[in-house]
Amino acid sequence: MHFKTIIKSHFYIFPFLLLFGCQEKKAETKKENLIQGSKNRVEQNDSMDKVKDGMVWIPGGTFTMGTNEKEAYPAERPAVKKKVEGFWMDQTEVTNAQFREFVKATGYLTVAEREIDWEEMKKQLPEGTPKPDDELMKPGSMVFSPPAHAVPTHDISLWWKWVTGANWQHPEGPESDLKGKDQHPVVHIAFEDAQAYAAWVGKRLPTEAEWEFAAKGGLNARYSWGDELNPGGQFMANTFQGDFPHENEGKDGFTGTAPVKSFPPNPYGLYDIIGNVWELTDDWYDALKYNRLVGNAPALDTSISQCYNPSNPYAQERVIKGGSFLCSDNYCVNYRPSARHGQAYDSGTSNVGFRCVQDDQPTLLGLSDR
Ligand SMILES: [Ca+2]
Ligand SMILES: [Ca+2]
Repeated sequence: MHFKTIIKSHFYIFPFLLLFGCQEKKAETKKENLIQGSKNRVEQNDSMDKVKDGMVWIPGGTFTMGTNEKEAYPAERPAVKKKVEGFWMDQTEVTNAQFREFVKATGYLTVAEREIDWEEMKKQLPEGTPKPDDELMKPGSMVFSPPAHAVPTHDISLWWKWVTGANWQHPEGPESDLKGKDQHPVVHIAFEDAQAYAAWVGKRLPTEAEWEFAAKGGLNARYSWGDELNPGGQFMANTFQGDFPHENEGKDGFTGTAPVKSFPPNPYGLYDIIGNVWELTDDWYDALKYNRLVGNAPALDTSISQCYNPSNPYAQERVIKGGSFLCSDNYCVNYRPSARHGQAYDSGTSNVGFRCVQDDQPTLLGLSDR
C-alpha cells in the first residue's frame, strides 16, 4: 500500500497539520536513583531474555540497516552499517485496552477526534488550494474500504476512504466499535497521539534504526524470522493473501487486524513486529536516507524540510515500519524489516499503530563521570 499515493489522491483531506510539542525527558539526578538503577541493571543483565512488564530487552549492537536486495524498494537501498544501544521494547503493538487506560486517566483526545483547523492544514498544501467542503472538514480518518471487484492498483482512492467519525474507538466509522477488540492494536493514531501515550507510560517511540534492529531479531534475513515467507507452510505474520485490494482471502486467519500475539514472536520475543499494523517511529521520512549516508545523494536541506518524499513534497512524514494486514505479494511487499514508508505525521489510518521502547536504567558509571 502506497501512502504517498494516498496523500496525492486525498490531497485536500489528508494532512491535518497540528502543532505538537517535543516531550522533554526529565533527567534523573538523584544519587539514590542512580544506585537503584544500577541494581536494576544487574538484574536485567541476568535476565536479558526475559520479559519485564510486557517488554523484552533488545541487546543493541552494529547491524546492517536497509538492504541490497534488488527486489526491495529504492528507499530501502543501499544497506548501511548502523549501531544502536540496548533498550527495552514492548512485546506487542499497543492495544485498544492499553490505549483506553491512557484516555481514561488523561481525557486525551486523539487528532482524529478533534475539529480540523483549515489555517493549519493549508500550510501542507500547495498555495491556492481551495478549502474542502465543510462535510470533509469534520473529524474523521482514513479507512480501508475494499472494492467489490478488481480495480487498477495505481489509484488508491479506490480503496482508501475518508470516513467522518472514524477514530480509534470507531475504527470502521461511527457505527463500528471495539467490542471484542480489546487485544487488537489501536489504530487511527497520529504521531502526536503515540507520543502522548508513550510519555504517559514513561516510554518513548523507537527510532527507525532501533525498530529495524529489533525487527531483524539478530538475523540478517529477508523476514524477521528467516528467509522464507511461510516456513513449512506456516503463516508468521498477519498480511494480505489474495488479489489486492478486492480479494482478501484471510488464509492467515484474519482479514483485518488480529489480536496481538496471534502469530509467533521473532527471535527477540517481539510479536507482530511484521504485519498486523504498521508502526510509527520517531524518525522523519527521507526517501534518500541511505543514499545520502553513502554519498550518492546530497545532504538533506533541513532549512526547507526535515523529510523528503519526491512523490509528496508538501507533506511532513514520519517513518512507519513493518507493513500491515493490507500488505500483499501482488501489490505492497512491505512485510520485511527493511521496508519503510512515510506517514503524514498528523494523520492516522485504519492500519497504522505503534509500540513503545524504554531506555535502560541509569548506572553507577554515570556517577563516576560527575
Ligand atoms: Ca491477514
Ligand atoms: Ca506490526
